[in-house]
Amino acid sequence: RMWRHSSEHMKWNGTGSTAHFQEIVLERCYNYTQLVQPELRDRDCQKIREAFRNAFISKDPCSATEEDYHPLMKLVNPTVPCDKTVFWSKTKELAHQYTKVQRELFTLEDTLLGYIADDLNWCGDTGSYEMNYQSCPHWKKDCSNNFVSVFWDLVSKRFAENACGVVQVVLNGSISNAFDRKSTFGRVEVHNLNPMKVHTLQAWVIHDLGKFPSDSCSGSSINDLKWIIMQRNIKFTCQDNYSSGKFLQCV
Ligand code: 2NF
Repeated sequence: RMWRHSSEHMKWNGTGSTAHFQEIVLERCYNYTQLVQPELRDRDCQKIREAFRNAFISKDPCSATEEDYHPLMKLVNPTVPCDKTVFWSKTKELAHQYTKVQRELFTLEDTLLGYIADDLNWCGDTGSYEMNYQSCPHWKKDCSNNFVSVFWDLVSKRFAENACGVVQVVLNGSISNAFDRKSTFGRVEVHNLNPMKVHTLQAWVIHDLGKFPSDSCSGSSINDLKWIIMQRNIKFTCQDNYSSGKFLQCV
């Protein structure tokens, strides 16, 4: 019985839900709304936690839709001022260091929902009120419409739709495709920038995140990005020859 019970929950190839998921969501929500952005102190963290849980609990973990998250989205609208949005792709740590130094800038993880969900994993199961802590669908090996992927696609889309003015992206020049059309940035964010609001996309291609510089502003992947952005009537600028140290200091 024990064996059957646990094998049933090990059916997916991805890591299970993060231990203490509910408590972490609540704690991060309080921390953010009271200390990080006290302007948001009127948000109801209990409601946010409950809406987050209700999005996926008792549901088939491979049938997530945007609609599942609508009640949660209604409770939290993105509020990043113009010229302060920072996207990233394959540069998470550096981008977060950057917005820590430049305190008025925001990555998605500096907004409430991104802050709450960063590095967490979650899924439930049909016909159960419990989360599955043993395994969750892996986005490549099991299904792409799992609740974690659908969540990040949706919050990334909203983050991009709400951007305005000059927006920035930190890209990794130490991999062969600094711009990857299949990444969340290339697949979701780039296509949801609003040309009526976004004046310029400023790309930073940082070259020392791996061993060798492999891509730069003049490389073909950045050229792809430039082409997509200019076709959308948004101005594109690009800076390279920056090491991460120089990037964090001089900008
Ligand atoms: O975990 C996050 N904080 C996160 C996840 C996905 C997307 C943040 N984002 C937002 C950020 F705001 C960035 O602007 O999208 C941008 C970064 O996403 P990216 O896909 O362009 O960058 P990567 O470094 O390739 O991926 C970031 C993380 O997301 C995972 C990936 O394994 C890595 O841990 N990831 C990417 N696509 C999926 C997916 N479809 C995914 N995880 C699950 N399903």
